[in-house]
Order: sequence, then structure tokens, then C-alpha cells
Amino acid sequence: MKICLVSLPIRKETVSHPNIGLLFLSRALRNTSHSVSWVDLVRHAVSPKKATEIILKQKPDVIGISGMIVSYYYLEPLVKELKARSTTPVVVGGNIAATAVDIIEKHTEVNFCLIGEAERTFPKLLEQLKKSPNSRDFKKIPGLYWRNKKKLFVKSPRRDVPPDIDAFGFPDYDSIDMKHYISSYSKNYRNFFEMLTNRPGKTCRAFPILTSRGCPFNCSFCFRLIRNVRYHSVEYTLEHIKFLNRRHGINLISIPDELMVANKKFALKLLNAIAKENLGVSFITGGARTDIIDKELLEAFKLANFIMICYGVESGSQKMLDIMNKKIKVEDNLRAITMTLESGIGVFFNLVMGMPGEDETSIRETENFLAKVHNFGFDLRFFTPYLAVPFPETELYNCAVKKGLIPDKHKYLLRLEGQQQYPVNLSAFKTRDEFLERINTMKRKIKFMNKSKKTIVDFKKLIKKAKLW
Ligand code: B12
Ligand code: SF4
Repeated sequence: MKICLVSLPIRKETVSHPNIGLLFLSRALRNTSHSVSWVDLVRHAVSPKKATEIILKQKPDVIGISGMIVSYYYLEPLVKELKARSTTPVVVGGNIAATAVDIIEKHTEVNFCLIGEAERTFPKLLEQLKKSPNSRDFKKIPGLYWRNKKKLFVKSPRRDVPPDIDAFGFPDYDSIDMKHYISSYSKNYRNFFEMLTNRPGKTCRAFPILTSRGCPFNCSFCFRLIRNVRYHSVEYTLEHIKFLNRRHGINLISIPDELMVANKKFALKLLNAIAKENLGVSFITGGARTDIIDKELLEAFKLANFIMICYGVESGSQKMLDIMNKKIKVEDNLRAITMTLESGIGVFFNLVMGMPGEDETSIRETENFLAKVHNFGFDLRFFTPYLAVPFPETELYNCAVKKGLIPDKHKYLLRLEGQQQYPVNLSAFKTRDEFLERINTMKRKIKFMNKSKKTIVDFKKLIKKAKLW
């Protein structure tokens, strides 16, 4: 069958991030003799009407749509246009399906939602559709929602969690315009690369790969499709890196795993293997737990050529970390950041401001935390202060609903954009505006701190005086 894979747009996203989930699906579909075409609406920011023309021009047998919940505003008009002009079955998967299947059922004519990792289940669905397109016998496909005669969704009994993720092969890079994605993705990292690799003049060619899937933690603001943690084997990851380096000249790999460093033993095994191979590639991690960071791990990171570690710091207030269910101590965060900088590796971290209970005291505690890491030499441009956004299927969302802040999920999703906005006031400040005003003050303070101290940013100096090496 001919499948058109569609990646929904993300408002105001200027950099094309390849959709890794769809790349894996594309591989699975081609392995099962289907042909695949791509319409990446992050790259081609067009109206739903225009997108429909592009999709239908490919004459697909099935349309597979993927996206994050923040793209719901686009899914609804897109499916309306598609259904007005064709009868081609539409399957929606990914995070958007997992968190809005109830809304998709009521407000769109999407034929199927497929929840969970779909490398095995999507080909099964296609097989079923090929055999008998009108069949209602979809029960054997885990995680599937399909319509009954009353056009209501019926769901199959269980989800499928594939244990061996190496078996999926590498993402299907041959089906996309790698030149475009490498060039666009590298824009994210050009500055870091120049600053941290000591390779002036060397062009940054960056690309993301996953070394694991899942996360064992349960932070209250975070949505996760699958909780089970599964790792790619060290051999798979080494081959993957070598492939991208040799075939596409990639010299910087970022790892957007949910939590790359949750297990010290596994992390050491991978890092030591990378170091041994001497690949000539630099790395940036996704999430790393600060409570397991120690000298041994940092040494391994350094030898494996990691130039930046990203920590999910989230707050400088212990009260807020506990409310988020981070299961981490402020001191661990502080210790990990300073030790990492001391070892000559760059640090990047995120904050989540405005969770329930956020008040003047907790913001001050976070400001003090920032002042401490700044005094140590951390460049305050290397962190992102996100504002808490309740995404469906999270504890934070349930809390917002309980407080009566989200009376209508459909209306809420239509205006959820995922940018630096604060859709509902969860903080202890009386109003949203009062809270946002306080955050603006915090941002002004940070700007002032960064300007007032000339010694910051000097990673090169830090690298030179690195204690460990
Ligand atoms: C890379 C990434 C991004 C990239 C781009 C994502 C992209 N185009 O793919 C960038 C950096 C742009 C990004 C941005 C944001 N992100 Co993001 N991101 C991720 C991250 C870290 C990895 C995604 C990934 O590759 N997963 C691995 C693959 C294998 O899994 P997958 O994508 O789910 O795909 C599988 C299944 O879902 C399914 N599937 C997927 N698509 C389809 C389609 C069909 C038809 C079918 C049948 C099946 C199917 O099969 C796939 C293979 O198994 C995830 C966390 C995570 N690890 O999942 C967060 C995550 C997706 N992001 C999230 C969020 C909230 C955001 C932001 C809104 C954050 C913010 N507050 O700013 C922004 C959006 C910015 C904006 N301007 O609006 C949430 C989404 C929550 C939700 N309910 O949608 C996640 C889950 C993080 C989290 N735990 O909260 N993100
Ligand atoms: S925020 Fe990070 S550590 Fe917490 S549950 Fe999500 S992925 Fe796991």
C-alpha cells in the first residue's frame, strides 16, 4: 500500500527537527513492502487547505498523521479538508492521539487512532485494511481505536510495548531530505559547537539519535507514551553513530532520550564503548539525573567527547521539586552542575515555573539558585525557563481540571500552542498577570546578572582549567 506520513506543524518553530517516531515507522512500513511518502508540515508551513492538496496529490491508500498535542489546532481543520475531498482512511498516532483520543473522536472524522509505539501495530493495521477495508475485526491490533456503526470509537484490549528496540533497525533516513534536516538542525547547535569543541572553522553537522526509550520517573508535568525503559544495545548505538558520521558527515550527535542517564551502569557501558572507538564525533545529552552524577561518570562523558549535558533541574526550590514529584534534591542539582562545569563539560538546564504552589518565596529560591550557579561560572543564557503547561494525561492537567481551570478540553486544546505562554494560572499568585509580571522581573534580574559579570560564558577557560583532565 502507499502510505503518506504527515508530521503536523508546530507554531513558531523555525528549526526543522526530524520526526524520529515517523522515521522509525517509515522503516517498519518499508520493511513490510509498503511504499512511503512524507509531508512534513513543520518544514512546509502551509494552510490545512494547501496541505490537503499536497497530501492528496500523492494518491495515498492511507494517510498517517503524527504530532504533539500542541498541534491539535491544526489537526482538526486538516482532517476536515481531507475528508471533504477524499475517502482515504486517516490514522492518527503519536502523542496527539495518546492524549486527545476523546476529542479526536468527537470533533473529527479521523478513522483510526493508534496509541503506542507503532512499528509492529501500524503494519498489522495496514494488512487488515488491505485484506478487507470494511472489516470491523480490529481487536487483534493492540492500542487501536476504530469507529463502530454509530461512528464512536471502539478500542482494542491492550497496548503493545515492544521489548527489543534494536529490532526496528535504523530510522529510515533514505526517505527524507537529509541535507535539509542536517542544515536546519545544526542551526540549533552551531554556537555551542564552536564554543565547546575547540574546533574553530569546523562546520557543525548535527543530528539527533535515541539511545533508549521510556523513563522510570513520574514528574507531574510530564506526559509519557510508554513508561517501560528499554535501551538500544551498545553495538546498535555505535553502528548508528558510525553510519551517520560516514554517510552524512555528522560530527555532533544530540541525544533527545527522555532520560539518557537514569542508570549509571548502562551509561558507563555506552560511554566507555564510545570513548574506545574514537569516533571523532561530539555529543550532547538529553536528560540526565543529577543524583547519580559523580566523578566516574563525568570522566566517562569527557572521554566519550560529550560537550554538553542537559539536566532537568526545573526549580531551585525544594518545595517545588517535591510538588513536581522530581524525587531530587536542590543540592544534587547544584552539585551536578558545578562538578560538570569543573570537569570542562558544558551544562544546559530547564526550569518549569508556575507550578501549583509557586509563590514569591519559591521564585526567590530559584533566583538564588541561579545566582549560585552563575557565580560558579554558569552562563545564564544556557537555560530555558519554561512556564508550566498542563498537558492532558498528566497529574498537572488533572490538578488544573480539579481547580476548574479547564472547563472544556476541546476549547483548551484549540488554543494550546506550546510556546512560552501560561494558559492557566496554577501558581499561588492571585492572577496570571501578577505571576507573569513576577517572571518578567526574574528575567530582568537574570539579564542584569549576566551583563554584570564579565567572566561568565568562558567555557574555553573552564575546559583549560578542567580539574579532572
Ligand atoms: C524531539 C522532541 C521534540 C522536538 C520535535 C519533535 C518532533 N517533530 O518529532 C522539538 C524540540 C521541536 C520539541 C518541541 C516541543 N516539545 Co517535544 N519532545 C521531543 C522528544 C524529546 C522526543 C520525541 C521522539 O523522538 N520520541 C521517540 C519516538 C520513537 O517516539 P514517538 O515520537 O512517540 O513515535 C512513536 C509513537 O508515538 C508512534 N507514532 C508516532 N507518530 C505516529 C503516527 C502514526 C500514524 C502512527 C500510527 C503512530 C505514530 O510510533 C512511533 C514509533 O514508535 C519527546 C519526549 C520523548 N522522548 O518522546 C518530547 C515531547 C514529544 N515534547 C513534548 C512537548 C510538550 C514539547 C513542547 C510543547 C515543549 C514546550 N513546552 O515548548 C515543544 C513544542 C514547541 C512549540 N513551538 O510548540 C511532549 C509532548 C506531550 C504531548 N502530549 O504531546 C513530549 C512527549 C515530552 C514530554 N514528556 O512532555 N519536541
Ligand atoms: S521530566 Fe524527565 S525525569 Fe521526569 S518523568 Fe519526564 S522524562 Fe522522566
